[in-house]
Amino acid sequence: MQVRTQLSSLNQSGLSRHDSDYDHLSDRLSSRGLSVEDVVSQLADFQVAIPSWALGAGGTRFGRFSFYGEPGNLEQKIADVGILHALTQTAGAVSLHIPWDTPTDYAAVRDLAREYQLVFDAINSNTFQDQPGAEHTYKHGSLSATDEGARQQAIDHNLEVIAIGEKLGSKSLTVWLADGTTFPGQRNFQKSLTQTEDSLKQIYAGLPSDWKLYIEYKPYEPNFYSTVIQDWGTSLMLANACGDRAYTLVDLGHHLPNSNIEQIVSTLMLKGKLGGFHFNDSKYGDDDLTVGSIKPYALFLIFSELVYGMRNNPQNPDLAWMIDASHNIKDPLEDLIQSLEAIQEAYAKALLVDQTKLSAAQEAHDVVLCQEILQDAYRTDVRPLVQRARLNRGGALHPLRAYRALGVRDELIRQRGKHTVATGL
Ligand code: LRH
Ligand code: MN
Ligand code: MN
Repeated sequence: MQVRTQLSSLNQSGLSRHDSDYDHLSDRLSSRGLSVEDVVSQLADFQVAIPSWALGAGGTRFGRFSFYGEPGNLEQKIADVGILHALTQTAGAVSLHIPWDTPTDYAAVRDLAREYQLVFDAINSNTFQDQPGAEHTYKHGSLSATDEGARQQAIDHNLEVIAIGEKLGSKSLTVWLADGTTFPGQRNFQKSLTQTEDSLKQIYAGLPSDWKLYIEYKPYEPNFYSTVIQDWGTSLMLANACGDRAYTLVDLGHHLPNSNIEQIVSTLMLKGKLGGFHFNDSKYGDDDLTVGSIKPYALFLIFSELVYGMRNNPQNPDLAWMIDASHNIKDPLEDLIQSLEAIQEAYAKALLVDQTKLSAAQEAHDVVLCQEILQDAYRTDVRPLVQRARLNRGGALHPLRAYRALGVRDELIRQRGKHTVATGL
């Protein structure tokens, strides 16, 4: 679908309203000494990877309800991300999952991504499912397995994923392990951790010198008694054991209720060890809901720490941003548009925080003023800034409205048919 060419006429009707909203906000912010152009250009530069598994209806273990016209292969997934990027100008990368997305024709896949102005971000391995014909089962663990065959198979799989990523231009591998136990006494904690560390070191040894390894943590699910890489501390410990190019990856849904994620982010950046970030939202656990749909203030506080870290922690590398959500009842593309919007808004608000004033208020122990400074930024309607960043790059003034006006889903159903199933979670 050629979305981009149709946008300028679609944008036309809202432009004068946008201009006056932008000028009004810009006046207010400039009078505070803020460079609005800088904020807009930082927003325009901010790109978030879309994981290939978020493009279909995810479902739950109780059922799955298709949204129709879902991408049935890698090429169609790339096309979907291309549509998202054309509309939002924020989704300039795609994150693949192997073996769900193993390409057959690499050159064609690379060309297709280039055509949509997409790059391949971190590539993900999968040792949480047995693949057809696999010699060893992961039923009792993968990188942590005591069964040497299963462990070696999992290590080899990760090395193969790196090789696939190299052919696509990825520069990082994300490892998320389901390894853990369901019942007390089932396995020896120390042995599991030792095996995992050893396996990760072997994978790290096979990492090209310009690649990074991201180690994702999660407290529970699918195992409900213990998980080997349960928290950021365990992930950081493993990253440190591997070496300089191994980092912790924070997924917003991978924490026990009420965890202070902004503090985790801050600590990791201080230590130069925050590598990647998976956005989603949740009410209870790893709900994988639309970003900003449940706890937008928490997202803003996290972004404030990310912005502080990006400004003050040169020891921390550029972050790999990704949406890790799953859509059960919404059109997945509409849901991703909403997530991208929420991310940009939270980032924009965080960029408005007056860090100098905040620091002075902190020194003076003026707790009330500290809160006022944060909330002044949070309460600002930053949508005109986000819109301007998008327009400057040739995107849609209102991506969701444009998506509907263009009848994208109907067109996809027409092209692909109703009963398609995307591979993924
Ligand atoms: C499981 C999970 C995790 C990974 C993805 C592949 O929780 O959602 O967040 O990134 O699967
Ligand atoms: Mn994740
Ligand atoms: Mn998850």
